[in-house]
Amino acid sequence: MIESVSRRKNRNENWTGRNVAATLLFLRVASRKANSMLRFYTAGESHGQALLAFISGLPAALPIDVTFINHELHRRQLGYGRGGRQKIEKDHAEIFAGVRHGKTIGAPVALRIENREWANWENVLPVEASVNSVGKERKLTAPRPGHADLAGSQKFNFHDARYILERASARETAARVAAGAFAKLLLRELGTEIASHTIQVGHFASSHAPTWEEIRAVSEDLQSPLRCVDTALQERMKGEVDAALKAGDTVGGIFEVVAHNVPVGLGSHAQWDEKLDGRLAQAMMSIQAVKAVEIGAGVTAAGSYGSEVQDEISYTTATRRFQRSSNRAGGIEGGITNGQDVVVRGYLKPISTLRRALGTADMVTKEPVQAAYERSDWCVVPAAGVAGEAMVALVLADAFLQKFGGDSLAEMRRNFDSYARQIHEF
Ligand code: EPS
Repeated sequence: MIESVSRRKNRNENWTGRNVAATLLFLRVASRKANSMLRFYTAGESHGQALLAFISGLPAALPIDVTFINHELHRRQLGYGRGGRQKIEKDHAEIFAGVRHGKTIGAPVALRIENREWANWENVLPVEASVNSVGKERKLTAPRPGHADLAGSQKFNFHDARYILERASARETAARVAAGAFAKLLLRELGTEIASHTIQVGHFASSHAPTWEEIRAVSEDLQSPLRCVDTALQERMKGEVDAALKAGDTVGGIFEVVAHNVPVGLGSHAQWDEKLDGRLAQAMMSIQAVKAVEIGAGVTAAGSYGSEVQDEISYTTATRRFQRSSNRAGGIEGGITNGQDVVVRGYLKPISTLRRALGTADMVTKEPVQAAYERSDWCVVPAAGVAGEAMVALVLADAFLQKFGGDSLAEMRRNFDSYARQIHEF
């Protein structure tokens, strides 16, 4: 009797052990599923030799247009309210790996964007300890409120924010934009396009909802100072930027990224980290100075009735398509794309380097001082929009790869076309 109980206990333990192992295996598989297919990293300091980007997971035989990548980098450098640094830099990507004869080869892509400023910083930030750099360190001990300066210095135990600000700098977004251009090239092959525009600068906000064509046109307009569709409003926004410059201050705003012609079914409702809106929010929030993210009409929806917020559904037999009467959901319901434009807004705080410096405490003396100021932008809303496009492109390209897979573009396209048939016949 005792024996049989203990045998049963052993059996139970075995079963429990097996269950735990099975659960762990399941979790490993499940987490692999949620893991990114498209991975990218950036490296580089704002005043170091270069910015670097590594992109892994692109299908083979994707045509790579280097002119397009450089065009994206150029767009990011534009905008009313940019400082002196943009006159120095002329960002372009040098590709070192993963692209041969104009196409990806299924291997990781590596690229480099030169910092022209490096010529002025070789002795300030040398790689090896050097006698040439003694006394030229340009230490920064007066942390800027709102910047990573103080929290980063405390965390990494530097009494000099230089190493922190060099990497926290929004110059890093150049590397993201180059990586995002690869993602855009993949999306374009499958019919999805991405653009951005400015909907608020400082206290001036647009209430007009532009069409996709208007957004795409202003997004591509290299002459548009703030990439706002409403040109009369844009003049007032420029006045706001001028006022900030005059006062030694900075202004923030809101940019909107729109992905057009997105298939139904990217992302999933089934697991928290598969929800596409969550993935987009994380990507967008990671852009320097973004402090809030909105999908569709998310912010106003919170203060409305349900009947005012949901997008009613209808069906057109001739085109065999479901339609929504509006797009307040921003193209995503339950974490899944619904075929409408994906609309994501980034809310940008005014950047934290102010010519009329704020009060702070010196990291070494602990005395009250004014925050450090070297040189800065005073409005970066349109540039942040281009960084936002890149991040949305990278998240969407990853979701495309998860859904349609394929080691080559041809295989991916077959999967995509067969799914498109399923949706058509639904
Ligand atoms: C930045 C400070 C400025 C910006 C920079 C971001 O650089 P600098 O200190 O060299 O004047 O111009 O942005 C870029 C260089 C860029 O290419 O976007 C910061 O502190 O975040």
